[in-house]
Amino acid sequence: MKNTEFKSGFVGIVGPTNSGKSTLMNALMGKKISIVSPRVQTTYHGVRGILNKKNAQVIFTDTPGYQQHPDRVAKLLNRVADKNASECEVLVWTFDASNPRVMHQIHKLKKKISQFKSKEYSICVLNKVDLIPKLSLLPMMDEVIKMDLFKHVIPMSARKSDGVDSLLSVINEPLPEGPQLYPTEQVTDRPQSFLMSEFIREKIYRATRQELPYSVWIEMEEWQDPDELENKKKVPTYRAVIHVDSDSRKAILIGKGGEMLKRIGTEARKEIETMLGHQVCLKLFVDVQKDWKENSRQLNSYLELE
Ligand SMILES: Nc1nc2c(ncn2[C@@H]2O[C@H](COP(=O)(O)OP(=O)(O)OP(=O)(O)O)[C@@H](O)[C@H]2O)c(=O)[nH]1
Ligand SMILES: [Mg+2]
Repeated sequence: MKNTEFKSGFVGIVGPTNSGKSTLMNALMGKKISIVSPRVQTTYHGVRGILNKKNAQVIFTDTPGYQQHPDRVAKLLNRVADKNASECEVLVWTFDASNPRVMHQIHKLKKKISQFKSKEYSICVLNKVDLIPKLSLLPMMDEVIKMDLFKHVIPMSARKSDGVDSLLSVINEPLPEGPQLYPTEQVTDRPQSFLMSEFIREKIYRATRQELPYSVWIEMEEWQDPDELENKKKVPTYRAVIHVDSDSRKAILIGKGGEMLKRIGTEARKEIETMLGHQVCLKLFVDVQKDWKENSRQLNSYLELE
């Protein structure tokens, strides 16, 4: 095979918050790279998933969801999404087909869709079709096709990985010829410590209510490489600090008798063990860092906007 026949490029997964972008990313990759929760505003960072095909390397980028009425943090998240989307050759615009306002959402994003360099090659994924009656899908697809914004309109159930093959089959065509950009064994651009902190954040999103998930940030302080342990039978220790913005939220996060933190720790540990393929001892600590989200510099740095 001539080297020039190999293709490589960036495919962004973009769209309104909660439309299932991270679920789609994981379905495309066949493994968990990005965290998922039933809440809005779950993804904070552009996260890449690297998929090696026979004649191509496709680099997917999951992005924070666009929000129509953004508060201060959501405005920054919209910027993170824009920044990541602008680097992509192809954009997969993902919408929740079961949302009664889905057509409204697509119309609202029309201008944006036609602004990126990928405008010639935007794909629309109508996700969560497992939640809608089959009869309503065709008219919806028709309406989207008539908007003349997208090269392809693909129905999908990312949760059931139904539609993934159709999407993968149309992604190759627009990718430019180019070399492999990442080593074959690399699945993401993020270090394992980032994924670990994200798994902890996901469990907090799932276990706690109201505003609490939006008030935390996680820092991995220490992790032991099992190969470097003197006693090979010892389970490596991983230590993470959950920074929370008030004393009252700290109390909620820890829970009665430490119950809540224990639950979050157990769930996160299982996820980390699946990723690493070995047992770990996960230690979680909670620290109060008052109003950290009000500190613009700190927030921008956390969101990698500077
Ligand atoms: N029934 C169904 N639910 C889905 C599907 N895809 C995603 N979900 C659910 O939708 C919710 C949001 O999924 P995410 O993947 O976190 O959505 P997102 O677009 O990444 O959200 P943000 O990161 O907040 O923008 C979760 O509860 C998912 O389980 C699907 O195909 N069918
Ligand atoms: Mg997400």
